[in-house]
Amino acid sequence: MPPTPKISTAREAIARHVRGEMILPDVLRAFEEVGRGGAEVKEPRGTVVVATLPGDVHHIGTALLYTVLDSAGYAVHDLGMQVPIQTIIEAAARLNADAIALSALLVTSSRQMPVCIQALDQRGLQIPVLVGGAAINRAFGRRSGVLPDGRVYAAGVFYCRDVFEGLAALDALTDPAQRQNAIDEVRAEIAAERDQAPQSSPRPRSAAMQARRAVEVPVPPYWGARRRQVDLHEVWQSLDRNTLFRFHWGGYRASDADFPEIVRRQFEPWFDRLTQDALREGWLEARVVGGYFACRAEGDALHFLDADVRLDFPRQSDGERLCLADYFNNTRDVVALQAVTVGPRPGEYIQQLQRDGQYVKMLLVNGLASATAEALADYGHQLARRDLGLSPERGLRYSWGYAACPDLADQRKVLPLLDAEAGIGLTLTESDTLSPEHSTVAIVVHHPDATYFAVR
Ligand code: B12
Repeated sequence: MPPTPKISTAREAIARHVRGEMILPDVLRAFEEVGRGGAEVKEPRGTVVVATLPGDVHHIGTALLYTVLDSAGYAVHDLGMQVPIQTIIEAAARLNADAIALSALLVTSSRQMPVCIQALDQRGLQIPVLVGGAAINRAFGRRSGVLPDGRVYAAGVFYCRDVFEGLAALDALTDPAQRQNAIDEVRAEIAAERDQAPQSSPRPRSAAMQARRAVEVPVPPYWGARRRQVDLHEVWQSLDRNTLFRFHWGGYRASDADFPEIVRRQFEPWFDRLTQDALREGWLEARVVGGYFACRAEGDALHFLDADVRLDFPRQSDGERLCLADYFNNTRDVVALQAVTVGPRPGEYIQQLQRDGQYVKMLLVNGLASATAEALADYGHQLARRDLGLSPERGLRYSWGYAACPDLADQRKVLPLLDAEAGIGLTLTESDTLSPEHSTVAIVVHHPDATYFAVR
């Protein structure tokens, strides 16, 4: 990657990033230096309302969206998180917005996207809707544009893989010469998706293909839940730096040839400074609770013997017909549960940094908090393996919301078992989102045959 020349407009930085000539932190640094729009922007190019729907408490997706669109010269009205649909619609109508931009990190909030589009249609509003975020894909975006009576939403629904795709869509929508064409194109894609959608048929219930082999049941050192003492230094030693640097810190567009130098010059020094700052200021914590519970498999469910709790898991309808319950015996087995969080302060800090226009630090703090939460989860899993006398590779950890246990609402049964609110301050919102934001909950399976699988 050639050294970045002096950038005079935000648009120039964005164009260089899209061409793979600049990593994301350098783009954000350019935004900080040139200010909104840089030299080129006098009047806002258009107006956009940004919101996260009820069911989500994540900051970074919309924070980046806000930052890029604002810096590119749009008047961006960020309504924040967990915004009721009526509030979004009223704000967009009042501001005569060129578009509404909705973000979803979790499926719980993505389900609200079509509801919002239907409400816009019912109000007779024709405001294009941009949708994005980790929980959705292009097909979902297109399906959101199909109204219950089969019509396609008149103003179009634009799925955006990242903020830069969102910026391109907005640029087209605010250019009178391109606007209608952009809407017609996206509506045609939505109609095509509608016309080829297969009719869904009820999934047949199927039995397990084969029983798992019987294994000796490990004996835990204690029963029930306990808060574990964890040292952040130790956790950071096993943190996946490649994922932190490439994914969370936006080094993904750097070539393999340039990457090592960027790591040495920028990412490693940032890592050292930020981890020291986090320890000194105390904005990252290592809160871990883990517990061991007697259980047995009952069909597709796991029954907790001492708590009268049942967790139901879906079974694959074909192939190996896997189901998590199959990894436990049907007499008396042991299951580990764990919950981890880095505490509430990173979420607050990220919002503060966004307000202060410190975009690079905002990206770095979020990335470190996310990667630390992931590393903490891994650390908790290793503790469980050690406690149960398992080898470092034996068994697997599954989090709710992933393919083998997709139902986030089941965490409502798991958190009380772990006494997670009292132990580490972890709660679930009404829409099954974990609060604080940078937290995870998982079930740890000790069976050596455990594998990751998807249930469709
Ligand atoms: C890092 C991560 C975490 C971190 C941090 C999460 C956080 N709060 O930031 C931790 C480890 C804490 C975590 C926890 C969980 N996670 Co998680 N996580 C991820 C991961 C790997 C990356 C998310 C991320 O930070 N992306 C970076 C940001 C910048 O991306 P983004 O938000 O998508 O936004 C970008 C674009 O999408 C775009 N964009 C976003 N919105 C919009 C809107 C518009 C209009 C436009 C134009 C663009 C746009 O702009 C951004 C920059 O380009 C994703 C998988 C993935 N690869 O995306 C899973 C993922 C989001 N997690 C998932 C799950 C299930 C969870 C947990 C529920 C697991 C659990 N049971 O513990 C918890 C929930 C936490 C909570 N608070 O409720 C699922 C969610 C799906 C679902 N079932 O709901 C995902 C999708 C993984 C998967 N494949 O299933 N997670």
